[in-house]
Amino acid sequence: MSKNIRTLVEAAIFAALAMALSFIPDFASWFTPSFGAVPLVLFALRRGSKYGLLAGLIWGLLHFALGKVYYLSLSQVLIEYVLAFACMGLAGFLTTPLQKALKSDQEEKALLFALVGACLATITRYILHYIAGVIFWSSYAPKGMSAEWYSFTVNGTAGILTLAFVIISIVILLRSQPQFFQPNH
Ligand code: 218
Repeated sequence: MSKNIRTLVEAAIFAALAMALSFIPDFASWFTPSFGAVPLVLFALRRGSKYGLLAGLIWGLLHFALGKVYYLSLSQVLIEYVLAFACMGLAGFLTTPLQKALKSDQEEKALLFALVGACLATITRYILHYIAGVIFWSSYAPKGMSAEWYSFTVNGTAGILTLAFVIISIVILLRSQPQFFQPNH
């Protein structure tokens, strides 16, 4: 199988895995972390930004196919389900330095690059949810609370929890299976 086809199949598999994890119920309302971010960021770090952004886009679009979209308006949905999910692939911008560091056995440096990628992707995504929260979700704020502070507490909590799960998964996988980040096909 050509490398391109193989990587596209991987992108589809990881996007599907992320979507399956999106079915974990919102047990803490909008404060609930996005567990699907774990496979998506790991995949983006493995294959780079082009395939990572594609996998993120597929993950976002799968919400439409499976009826998991919270729709307030067209621009809200484009920001939160197309742009925000695609942004998870931004981690792939750190793939080249990550793989260089692994090749020269610089494990701490490799970990640092992977974590920068994870932060870049997760923070960018939740900044978009924060902005959408201020513009579109302000009517859900408790009485007397500003839209900015409401969106910051909700999306800040979800973003930090999501980042925590992603960071833990990167530390474990980079220590136990560094070859995951150095695919040879
Ligand atoms: C204050 C607030 N509430 C709800 C949302 C909507 N939101 C938040 C996080 C993640 C997602 C994508 C689906 O998991 C959505 C739609 C918001 N932005 N702000």
